[in-house]
Amino acid sequence: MIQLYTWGTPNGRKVSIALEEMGLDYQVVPIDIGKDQQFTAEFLAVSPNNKIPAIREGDVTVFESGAILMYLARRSGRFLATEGTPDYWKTQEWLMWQMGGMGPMLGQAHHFLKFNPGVSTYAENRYHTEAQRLYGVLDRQLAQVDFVAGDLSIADFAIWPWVSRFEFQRIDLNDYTHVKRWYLQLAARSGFIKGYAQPNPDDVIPVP
Ligand SMILES: N[C@@H](CCC(=O)N[C@@H](CS)C(=O)NCC(=O)O)C(=O)O
Repeated sequence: MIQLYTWGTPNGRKVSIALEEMGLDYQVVPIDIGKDQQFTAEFLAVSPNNKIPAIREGDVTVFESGAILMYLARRSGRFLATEGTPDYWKTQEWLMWQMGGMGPMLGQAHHFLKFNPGVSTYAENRYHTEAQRLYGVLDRQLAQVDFVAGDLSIADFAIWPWVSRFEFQRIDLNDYTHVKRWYLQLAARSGFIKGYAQPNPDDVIPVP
């Protein structure tokens, strides 16, 4: 049984959605980051960077959502093409795009636009402009393919939960037709609905 240490945030939901979509058995260990539970010695033994998500399976522990998605794809044999094929690298490309750019930039957009408005006009403009640029990149990709890397993959599981925070980012999904189509299509899947509601069963996917 996989133990998932998580909270109801975009990075946490990447993994609960993946676990649901892959049909893997898992047990949730809620880590309330609003109550500093990410700093307990027990959690730091699994996730030394004091951030959710993390998983434990037997003697194996994995932190960093991108690494966890890779682990789960290998574990389930699903949502990642055979290593070394063009489709494998396409998925890696978009997973790394999310991990290295979209996630960190949108995280800053949340910080300044949603939680600290008025503190820094410069930062609000910078991260809002960058959010719009990233949505443009994603929209152009999704104009050509059904899912980010062609077939449904761990790259979609990584990106979608960040798009679900479009309101925090002051993004109107109507400006990004292809992103909106993809977002709503995935929002209707039971794996996304169940994964979104971990660990808080009352959490409901926002609809634009
Ligand atoms: N790069 C990490 C980022 C994880 C992350 O930022 N987690 C946030 C919640 S979305 C967190 O645990 N924050 C608690 C803290 O910073 O103390 C990943 O993708 O797993």
